Amino acid sequence: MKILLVNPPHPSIGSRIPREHLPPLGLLSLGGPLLDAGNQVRLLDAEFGPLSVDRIVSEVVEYCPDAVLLGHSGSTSGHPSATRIARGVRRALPRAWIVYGGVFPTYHAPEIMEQEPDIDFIVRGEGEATIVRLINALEREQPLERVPGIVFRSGTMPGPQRAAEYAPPPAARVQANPPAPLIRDLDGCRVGWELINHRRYTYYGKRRAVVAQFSRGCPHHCSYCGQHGFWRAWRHRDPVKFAAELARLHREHGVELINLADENPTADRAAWQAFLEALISQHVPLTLIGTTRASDIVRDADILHLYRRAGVARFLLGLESTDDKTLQAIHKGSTKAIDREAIRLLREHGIISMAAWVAGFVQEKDNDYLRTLRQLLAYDPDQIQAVYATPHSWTPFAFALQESKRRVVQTDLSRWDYKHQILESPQVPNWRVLVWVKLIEMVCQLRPKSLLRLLAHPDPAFRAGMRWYSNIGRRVWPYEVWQWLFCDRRTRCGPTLEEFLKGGWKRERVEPSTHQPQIASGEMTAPPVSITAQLRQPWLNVRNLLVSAPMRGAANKPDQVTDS
Ligand code: B12
Ligand code: SF4
Repeated sequence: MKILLVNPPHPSIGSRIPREHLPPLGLLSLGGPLLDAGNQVRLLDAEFGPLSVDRIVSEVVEYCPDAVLLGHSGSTSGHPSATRIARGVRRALPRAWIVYGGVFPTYHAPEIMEQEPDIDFIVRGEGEATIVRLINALEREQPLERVPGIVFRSGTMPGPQRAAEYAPPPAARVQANPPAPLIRDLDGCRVGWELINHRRYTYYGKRRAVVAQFSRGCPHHCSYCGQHGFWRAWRHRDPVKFAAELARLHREHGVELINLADENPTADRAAWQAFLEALISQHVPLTLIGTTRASDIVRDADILHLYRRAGVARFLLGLESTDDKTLQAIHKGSTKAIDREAIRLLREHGIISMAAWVAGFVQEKDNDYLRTLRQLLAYDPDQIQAVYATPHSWTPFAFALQESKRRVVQTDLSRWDYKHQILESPQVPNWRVLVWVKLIEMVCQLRPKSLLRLLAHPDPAFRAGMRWYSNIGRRVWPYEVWQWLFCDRRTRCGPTLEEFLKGGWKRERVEPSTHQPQIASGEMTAPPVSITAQLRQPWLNVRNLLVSAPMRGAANKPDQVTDS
């Protein structure tokens, strides 16, 4: 079959600010097995540009695929972008199958199938084996009920092409097949690297880069995170084969930087050590960046020199909180002492530590923010990343909040990207949360110790890593404040989380000529605002900033007042 993989453009700062892009590993992971199964496959990466919906549709029409496969790794906030593309493609190519996958559709398949009649299939969970089975079933006109891991509408007739006249009846039953079996042998699914031009993809300061995955899943169960459930079990690739693949990417394609996609690459010490040793023995000057747990760094104190020799330049440590009680409440399985020690150990080995801190796990008061700032300064991380608690429906954190009837202040799903406040903060008004978060970031990044490392660290690679992040920070920081003041919309007393997560973000409409999204009236999601409208809004936002008071007493009044 002729297949087009489409990486939708993402509105978040992670995509728009760095001015460089990483390859979409999720789609490339589908591409390899699809090519090996004899399909003709191409990738359209609409992050470059970013491409408008019109432009994406015309590129799709030009290639004229039998199936369009959509998915974005920033999956919740990427959803509105993906659905706009699905609608445009459906109008232009009624005979093409549209398949959608990734984390958010995995957990919201029923609502999406109800709201988006243009999407034919949702693939739940990891997609390599399922997509090959689905494409085979379509091509050979085999019963769709036999394809585990897919969601579709009853009455969908398999075929190499979709029946152009088929429009799902409003009452079509959505059928969810049983989950697909876990992929145990990750080395059996190769990544379709040939689908990209490596020259286009750079990161970490214009270094030729890829995203690569040693392991899937996580053995821990932090209450706010759903990734351990998405991958179902922690598994890893063969350490030696994985190291050899990275070395090949360097030798054949000049790749210099590896961004590890793993949730927790270090979970199994023996496997991780075997990988580090295998990579060291390849003698390739690769730089590795990734995310891991502070407790693993402390566990590995005696082998951190191997991390360094293998090329590990930076680890993001999800500290999440600087309060032991909160760490317990979110089941982080770490303590302040462990977090602090991990940062110290990374410094001792010349590896940049980036501390991720999350606002909003508890209902903070001003004092809590102040204490966090002091604590973070005492930890002394090289870099800080402050994000907001984001209640994905599939996490215990969200279940608990739904019971407590917490309200959502951000109903635009494209802003559910960890960089926007989602949940009401009853103790501190919205604007002051922003002030605290930005202040914490600024003080941590601009403190003398951090500046000294940026300007005078003896290791030039360390300085370069610090420079890259501070250059991004210099643009992100004012951008976020600007967006908050003039662009983002927040509801002063929005829907409860429960209402919102049952599909309250609703469907946008795309007008035929412009593909500008609009929202059906009376729905919860605020439509994206045009630039001119945004420019006319500042006074409104500033006024709201001045008058917005803590929301005490407002909890039972879902009045949809737009805050800014
Ligand atoms: C690397 C990475 C990035 C990179 C690069 C992304 C890229 N170009 O691919 C950067 C740093 C740019 C980034 C940015 C962001 N990221 Co990010 N990122 C990751 C990370 C660590 C790895 C992604 C990855 O490659 N995974 C491995 C592949 C194989 O998995 P996958 O993409 O899920 O794909 C599989 C399945 O989902 C499925 N599938 C996926 N798509 C499709 C499509 C079809 C048709 C089918 C059939 C199947 C299918 O099959 C694939 C193979 O099994 C993940 C965490 C993780 N481990 O996944 C976070 C993660 C995806 N990121 C996240 C977020 C929030 C963001 C940002 C919004 C952050 C921000 N504020 O800027 C932005 C979004 C913009 C963007 N470009 O993605 C969240 C998403 C949470 C959610 N559910 O919405 C994650 C899960 C982190 C987390 N723990 O919460 N990210
Ligand atoms: S350690 Fe990280 S990936 Fe694992 S459950 Fe906790 S937050 Fe999620």
